[in-house]
Amino acid sequence: MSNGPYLAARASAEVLAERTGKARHDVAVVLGSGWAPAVEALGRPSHTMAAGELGGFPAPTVAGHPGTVLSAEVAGLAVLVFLGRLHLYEGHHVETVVHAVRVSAEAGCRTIVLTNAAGGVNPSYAVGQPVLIADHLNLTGASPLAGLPPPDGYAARFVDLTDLYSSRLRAVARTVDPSLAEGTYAALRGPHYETPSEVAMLAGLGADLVGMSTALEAIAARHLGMEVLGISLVTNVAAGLGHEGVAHEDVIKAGTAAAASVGALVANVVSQL
Ligand code: 8IG
Repeated sequence: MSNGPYLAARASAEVLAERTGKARHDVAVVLGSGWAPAVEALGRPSHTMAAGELGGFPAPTVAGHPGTVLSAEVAGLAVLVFLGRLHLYEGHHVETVVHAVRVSAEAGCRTIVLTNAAGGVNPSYAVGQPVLIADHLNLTGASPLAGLPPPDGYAARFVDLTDLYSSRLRAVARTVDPSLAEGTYAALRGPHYETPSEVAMLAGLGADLVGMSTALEAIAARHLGMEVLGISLVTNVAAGLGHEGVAHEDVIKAGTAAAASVGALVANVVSQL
């Protein structure tokens, strides 16, 4: 991405428009780990691509899987779905982590739905419960806006993050499911889970959820003027709060078990936009 992340995103969006025959998309959805089966709820995609085909994503052989990109019509909206995301803990640069977000913006999306799996810090949360992200604590030490200033034509990098997770979109989500809880998401680099002391610290800081994604993407999305909806699926109780430690397999299982219902949630929210 040496010719600049913004130009790279524009180039990827041009490839996307060619491949899909759609000059623009309206809504982007990033499906995090555990959310993959949710894609079925969004209906049959008209186009499916490997993220790598768009450019700007790392080659799949280098570090894991950069994911799959789908284009689907939902309630008359052109929806761009990213199945899988890239994380700092995989060794990716922050520009790479937020590339999908910037491609979405360049493709015309004014709204982005960021989903993730997270640990529950708030003791009232149950495993398998979706929670609306109301705000975040970015504890990654990174920012997608660090480095060279954005090129001409883009907003300045000193971005206001008030109401980053749109209260309007959260209200839309609550019309779909009035029982949805809201919470503050703490983003850490990982890939290790927290110590019990760190979880106690996070609770003291006001965190309800803890995970390793989303915050940087939300910042990049806001910078490009997109409205952000964040939804965490609680797939484990954070370390020290349950009876056992955090097992990665349990996290995957809880995600799979909840995928159909949270998929319907995302589809219903998109159809209300
Ligand atoms: I799923 O307990 C999932 N992702 N940092 N801590 C952190 N990330 C997570 C956790 C967790 N569960």
